[in-house]
Amino acid sequence: MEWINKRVLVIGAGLSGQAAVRKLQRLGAEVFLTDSKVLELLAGVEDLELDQAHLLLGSVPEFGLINPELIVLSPGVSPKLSLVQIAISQNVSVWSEVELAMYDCPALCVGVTGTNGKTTTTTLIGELAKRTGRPTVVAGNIGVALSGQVDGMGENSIVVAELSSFQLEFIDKLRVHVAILLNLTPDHLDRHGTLEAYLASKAQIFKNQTATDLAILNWDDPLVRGLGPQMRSRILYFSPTSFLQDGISLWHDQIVYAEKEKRTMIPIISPKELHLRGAHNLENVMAAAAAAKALGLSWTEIAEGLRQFKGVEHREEIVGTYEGVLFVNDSKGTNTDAATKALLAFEEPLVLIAGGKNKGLDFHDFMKVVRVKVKSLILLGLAADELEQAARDEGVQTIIRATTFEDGVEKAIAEAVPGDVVLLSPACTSWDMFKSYEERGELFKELVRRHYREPI
Ligand code: UMA
Repeated sequence: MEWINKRVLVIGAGLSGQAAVRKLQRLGAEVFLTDSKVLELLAGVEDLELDQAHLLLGSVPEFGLINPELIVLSPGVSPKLSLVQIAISQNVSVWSEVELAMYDCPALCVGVTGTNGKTTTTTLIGELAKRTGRPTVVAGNIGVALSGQVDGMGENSIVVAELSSFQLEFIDKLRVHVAILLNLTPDHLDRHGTLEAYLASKAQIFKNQTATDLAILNWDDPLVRGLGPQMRSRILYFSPTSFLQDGISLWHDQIVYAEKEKRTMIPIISPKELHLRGAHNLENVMAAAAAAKALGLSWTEIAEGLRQFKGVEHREEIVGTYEGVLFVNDSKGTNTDAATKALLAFEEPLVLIAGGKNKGLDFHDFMKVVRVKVKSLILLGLAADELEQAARDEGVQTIIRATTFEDGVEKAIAEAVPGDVVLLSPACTSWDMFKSYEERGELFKELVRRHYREPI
């Protein structure tokens, strides 16, 4: 593609937009950047080399004012935006930022999509990929835009990309050599409209695969499995619930790889050896193992990598065992769905610390799970009253109110006896007390370690 002086409009000046601008400028394009926010509200934009004429902030500019030859769309920007609609009607290409990032990158691309588990799976594959000794980059929806990260990568390199439905919606030639679709449940329907449209966006991950590529699909998810017959690539299924004669699944207490034609069944690892807990994490582990095999690792190397993987920070993160009590930081559990998954991941009696700022969710269904799984519920933050009411409605027995976050952690420690798990999984955002869930999770870990006098 000829880039010199090509007029390109980047929409959205967040992480993706800024990374896209830098890449396009390196390519020699004439770049325009627009955002509905004004400059004062946009961190980092002042560091871009864009003059007034190319920085169109605070409102949507006229299409005709720019006449772009290409639009690069940030994932959070809806394609319903007039600029995008006009571009489509005039046959002007619209690319998502990941298309731009990868269009000239010769590296092998491993892509992970799905409704849940993307970040854990992407991180785990990244760790396994590094074991190949090949240069590896992990980026995408995980919080680091792909553009800029993959520059200079060669054919021997590996890009492990977390890809959201938003990013996949506008890909053109992006080829994902090893593509994973973990699962699909209703999400982002405000953007996609229907579950079918959401699935169609996710399925774009397979769009440019060839016969030599690999699609890794969840056998247990009917919508995902249903895509199998349409695949041009090889397929490897995984199933955390039933034994598969071809694929990765469970056989008694082992994760195994089976191949019917070769009449082989290779035990990989027992779930008991993993730090990751819960059925949902078996999906992530199986998919990651399948991808790692495609990257050329042996099952023994994969098992070693799986054994060592401690999870993603702030997501069911093991802080440590102190005086027989296991402490788990799930500060990223900012909604009831995520917090429910965390509760279901543990067999042990739980002391749960919950509360913060409610995102407008109803807590009753969550409290039904709390009643069964939690021996003591510690409540704090702005949503404490609402949580307590729902807990009482659902018959939760032991409810303890904390005045501060510190008080909540101390009360949880006081409630726990050896063999228990103290879990921070708030089902709420942190914004009433903290800047971010990361800050909340860090403080949790620090308070636990300080209590047990471990050097911080
Ligand atoms: N904006 C407009 N007009 C609009 C909408 C947005 O101008 O109509 C502007 C906003 O004012 C803002 C900018 O667009 O300044 C933000 O763009 P963005 O929302 O695409 O955010 P980025 O900072 O570029 O981050 C994106 C992903 N965000 C979303 O998809 C919402 C990040 O995923 C991703 O890590 C990052 O690119 C790098 O690849 C976050 C996310 O929440 C973690 N993803 C969703 C999820 O996981 O559920 C999909």
